[in-house]
Amino acid sequence: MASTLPQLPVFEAIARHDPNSTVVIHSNSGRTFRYGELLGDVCKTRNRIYEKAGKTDLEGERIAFLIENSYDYVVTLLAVLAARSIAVPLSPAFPALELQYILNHSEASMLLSSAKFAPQAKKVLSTQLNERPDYLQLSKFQGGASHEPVTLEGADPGEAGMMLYTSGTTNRPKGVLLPQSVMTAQAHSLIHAWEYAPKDHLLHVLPLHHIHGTINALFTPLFSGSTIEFQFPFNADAVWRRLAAPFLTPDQVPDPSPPKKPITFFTVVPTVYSRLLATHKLLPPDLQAATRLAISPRNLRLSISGSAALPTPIKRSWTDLSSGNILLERFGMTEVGMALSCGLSPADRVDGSVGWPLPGVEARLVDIETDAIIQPGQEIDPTTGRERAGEIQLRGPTIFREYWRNPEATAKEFAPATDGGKAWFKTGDVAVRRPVAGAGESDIPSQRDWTRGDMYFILGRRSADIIKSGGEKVSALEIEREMLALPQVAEVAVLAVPSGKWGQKVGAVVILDKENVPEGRWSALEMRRALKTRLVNYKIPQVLRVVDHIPRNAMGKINKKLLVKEIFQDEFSGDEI
Ligand code: MLC
Ligand code: AMP
Repeated sequence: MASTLPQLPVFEAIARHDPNSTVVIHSNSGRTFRYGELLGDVCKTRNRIYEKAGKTDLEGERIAFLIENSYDYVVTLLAVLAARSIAVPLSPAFPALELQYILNHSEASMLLSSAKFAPQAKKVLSTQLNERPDYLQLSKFQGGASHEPVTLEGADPGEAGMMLYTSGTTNRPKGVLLPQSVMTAQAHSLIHAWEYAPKDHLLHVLPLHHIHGTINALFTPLFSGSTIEFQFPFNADAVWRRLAAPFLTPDQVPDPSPPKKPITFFTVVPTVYSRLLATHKLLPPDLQAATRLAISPRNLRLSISGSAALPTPIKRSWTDLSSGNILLERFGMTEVGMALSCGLSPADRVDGSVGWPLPGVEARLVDIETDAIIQPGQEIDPTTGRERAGEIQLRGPTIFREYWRNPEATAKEFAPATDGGKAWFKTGDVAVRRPVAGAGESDIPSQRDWTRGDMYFILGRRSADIIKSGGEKVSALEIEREMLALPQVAEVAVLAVPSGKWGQKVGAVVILDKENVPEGRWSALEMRRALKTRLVNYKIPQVLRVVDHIPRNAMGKINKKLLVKEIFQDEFSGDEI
């Protein structure tokens, strides 16, 4: 079959990179793959997809896949784009019922899996599906393939794109459609802002069904010719050992081959930094010394935190441990990719701030009380003298197209523009803008056109029904829905409980069903067991309180912000680092 690929910007970029440079390393096995073999392998996999489908026109069809964090994942994602289809990466950690929902909702025409996740694939395929997708098990690439020539022709990307599922203010996750033009715009914006380069070597420890792991830590480095080293699932001890490896003397290295390169780029969620800080002191002294060297600014060029608020104690502890590596915080969302970011200059990594709108992103604040746009210079309310808090609204080429098959939700989350331009996406996050002395003056050429003016500081979210736990977004309504389906539960409120380790923990306040639980006792363990087949582990409440009454207002609504303070008082700040 044809060895041609459509002329998508990502393929053009890959074709330009040094073919002998490394694209992917599997950290544990040391297996290495080169840029020169990537497009040939993408072509082969795209052709296998065509063969399985029995046709070569799959434009806009949804192709879901269950593949481990590896070169095979990279090839599969690109192969689906090459078929001008929409890639739907699935989390292998999800129970079959959650996967079934995504396959049904996305109307996937094909499910791909690796051999490793064939059992998960078969399990979901054995559930009641609206439409049974074709199933194809892909074989593993071994690396070292000859560099097959691939022709790029036909610039029309068609409907190629990616769809990520995200929980929100509705009770079932929504499909966020990111056309490849949006993915490309996001990658360009980040390369401009953070200067990804071929010499960058990323350590990748994040799941690959979210924007953070896919766009920031995979798609963008592919554009810039960087090396991605997969080490998944995240394990703090393994990360420390990997970071240390190039800085140990020969007698300290248990297995010196193959030699490990220094990690220059690390992008993770605050919980990961918290775990690393907590475990560092448990390392043997030689590893402690080598890891401190590894994360010093001289070696680790950039360590980024995002997906949830970065607590200042974590930021400070990382700076101390690394002799001056200041975490760069940025703000993003599945629907918009990365939107705001601090700058490369150390002075532009301001505590508590998420920085400025990234290149190509237009941002505004809309007063949460008056709905008026807070124009630059109007950040202080002249009558009260207080800062005006506003919802962050965004537009530009990096914003998603739509919620899949959900025009109502799409319309609801966009505010029409008054200047004839495109509508603004309403993030639901609330922030203030403040001038910061000494920041926003960087002379670094890549920073001059966007790290200027007042900086954004996030205050929180508009909705108490969205919980961020360890960087995972969880919908309180989705959990309530599943809990109400259990015979033990008569009433339930799911709340965000503040936590040092997780940012927020999922908490449940339950009134038991007296008929089904006559003894009136239900433990957290029993709850977890009951929910295990219905929800992925991070959505299952970590803390449970059984009560006789849940206070509601005259409209029957629960004030969750008050309730969490009343009920979970003792859980507050119990597990800070
Ligand atoms: C795991 N657990 C969690 C959890 N992750 N509980 C709450 N919240 C989480 N996020 C549970 C496990 O089920 C387990 O419970 C217990 O905690 C310990 O598990 P673990 O194995 O030690 O945890 P681990 O697997 O190491 O996961 C921690 C983590 C992971 C922080 C590495 O959660 C993670 O990768 N988070 C990042 C998610 C992410 O990529 N977010 C980006 C979204 S995009 P039990 O009972 O089984 O013992 C986005 C936009 C943007 O937000 O701006 O980037
Ligand atoms: P998700 O829907 O999983 O993409 O999560 C997006 C949400 O994560 C945003 O709407 C924010 O609430 C939150 N978020 C991302 N980055 C940050 C940050 N740096 N500080 C605070 N919240 C953040």
